[in-house]
Parts: sequence; structure tokens; C-alpha cells
Amino acid sequence: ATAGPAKRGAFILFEGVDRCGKTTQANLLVESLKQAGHDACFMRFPDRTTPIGHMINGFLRNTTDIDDRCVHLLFSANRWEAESKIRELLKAGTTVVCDRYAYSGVAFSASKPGLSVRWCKDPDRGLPAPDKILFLDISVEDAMKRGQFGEERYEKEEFQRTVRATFLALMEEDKASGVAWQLIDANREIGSIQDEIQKIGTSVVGEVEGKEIGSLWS
Ligand code: NYM
Repeated sequence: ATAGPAKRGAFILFEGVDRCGKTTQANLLVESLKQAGHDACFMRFPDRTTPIGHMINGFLRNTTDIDDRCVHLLFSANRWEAESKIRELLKAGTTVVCDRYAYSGVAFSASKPGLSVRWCKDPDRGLPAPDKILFLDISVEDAMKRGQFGEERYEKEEFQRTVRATFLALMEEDKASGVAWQLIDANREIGSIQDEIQKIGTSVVGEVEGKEIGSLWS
């Protein structure tokens, strides 16, 4: 008997405004999947460790100014430089749990005047598509109760409101094409959010068997 095709990993994204709890929940999901015997790893964008990531970091920390379109392309390039690694991990059976991806890219950039959603989507077209997008939703008011926003670029109340609205519009736009968004009420105790996400994560990992890795926005 020949073994069937190796079971691939699932590609699960966490998206949301700043301070919604994505990083905490993404790490908790990786731990619970590992405890259940799955191969899983945590990944985040921007990946500030690469040369492109250093440029992005300087921009976010306000030490350098970069043109809005130019920095958008750097965020996208920062994903493309990880593309083959993501595919390899998924093919090898590792579930990739990712803290922000191209949806953040579009939500933040298209919230600036003059940058359209369509223009913002183009550079990320063709990246590995997620099997699930967990949108951790919280009002900007409630996010701010978790402590004032810091000094990084974009951490401003008004801008975050626009970003949240753009995320919700992207989710709405995707409904017709069946992209697997899941809205999670993120204004709850860490533990109850974790329980909900663990159930979703476990079922997604089971569902990808035999399913090809998709291609983003194409
Ligand atoms: N951000 C993140 C973008 O503007 N475009 C992108 O493509 C990505 C991935 O970077 N405010 C923004 C959102 C955040 C900031 O993210 C840094 P984090 O998760 O705080 O390190």
C-alpha cells in the first residue's frame, strides 16, 4: 500500500486593529495545537528581522519617513520574501499561525488618503491564501482601555477607527467569494477567547486535508 499525499498544515491568520490581543491569542493557539500533537509555528508580519523589515521598523518607529506607496510595497515585499518558507512549512505538514498578513497591509494603507483598496491589494496578489482569517474585533474605545497607544506610527485613535472600518469592509467584500473570515469578539477574557479560537483552529487543521494551498486575491 502506498501512503496518500502527506497531510499539509493549515494557514491561519490573525488580523485586527492594534491592541486587539492578536499576538497573545496567536501564540496560545500555537501552544494548544502543539499540545494536541500537531506541528504548528508562529509567524508575524512585519518580520522586522530582515533588511526590508529594518526599513519598515524605522518607518513604524518614526525614525525614518517613507512615501506611503513605497512603504506599502515594502510591507508586501516583506511577505514575498517569506513566501517560499510559508509554502514549504505548509507542505511539510506544519500549521502556520500568522500574526497579521496582507489584510493588515490593505487595511492600514488604504486608510490613508489617496490609496485605493484595489491598488493596495495588487502587490500581494498570488501569495499563499489563508485557510482561515480570525478577525479579532474590538472597538477602538475598548482597545484603548487596555492602555494608551504607544509611540509607533498609526497608533492614533482616529486612524485606528478608519482601519477597523476598512477591515470590516474587506471582510464584507470577501463574503461573496467564500473566503473564510471568522469574526471573534475580542472584548472578553483571554481564556474565553482562547477557548473559542482553539475549537476553530482545531477544526481548520482537520479540514485542510486534500485541499490545495490557495492563491491570494486571484
Ligand atoms: N502594518 C502591518 C501595516 O501597515 N502593513 C502591513 O502589511 C502589516 C503587516 O504595522 N500598526 C502595520 C500595523 C501595525 C504595525 O504591527 C506593526 P505589529 O503587529 O504591532 O508589529
